[in-house]
Amino acid sequence: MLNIVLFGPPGAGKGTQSEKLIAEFQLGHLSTGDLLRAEKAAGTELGLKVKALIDAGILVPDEIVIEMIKKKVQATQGGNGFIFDGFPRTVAQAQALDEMMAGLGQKITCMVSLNVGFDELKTRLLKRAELEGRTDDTPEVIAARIQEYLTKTLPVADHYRKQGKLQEVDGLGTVEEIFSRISTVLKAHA
Ligand code: B4P
Repeated sequence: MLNIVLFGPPGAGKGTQSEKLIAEFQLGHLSTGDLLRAEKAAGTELGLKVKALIDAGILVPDEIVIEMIKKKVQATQGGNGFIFDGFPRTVAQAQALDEMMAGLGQKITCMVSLNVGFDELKTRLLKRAELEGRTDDTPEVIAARIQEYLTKTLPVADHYRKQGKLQEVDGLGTVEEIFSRISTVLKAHA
């Protein structure tokens, strides 16, 4: 099984690359950002609870995200495994994920970390704001998301580095070039 954590700051291209990788490697896709936005759009109790946090660029509490991902893993056909996109975003989430995988008799194969500089991230997200109008793609909220990433999410890379599972990939270039770099990494594990 190929169980991949796709990691990177906001706008690194996790969502973009996930779409291509799930098709190429026949993987189930688990994006906590997509799941939370779907709850928000449907106006569920959970969606109402997380709306203000997402719109402010603040991470949703661990217990909510962990519970949501556990349910989704059970309900998703993995095929050859899973891509975790935007999860884990804290060390507590990473520990919960490792335990959950062990409970399923599986493990995380590797973390692919997309390296992109902050100026490029801001350019990409502001461009998306023009195209899609996401409520969290404003300059103030992008700055808050990057701050959350630096303080709470970056330590997750160390968690997987210590396990010898961190694979860094250059996230600059065309979508196809980056896809090719990630595919090379994954093929070495397949
Ligand atoms: P996400 O939806 O995961 O948002 P994100 O990190 O900003 O990633 P996103 O998918 O948008 O960006 P991508 O890198 O694909 O999370 C949103 C919010 O939900 C969080 O702020 C938080 O509040 C909450 N949340 C989610 N998961 C959570 C968790 N685990 N714990 C707690 N809270 C959680 O960016 C792609 C953009 O760049 C696109 O517009 C794309 O077209 C462009 N792009 C991609 N590749 C490119 C390339 N090579 N060149 C140029 N542009 C490119």
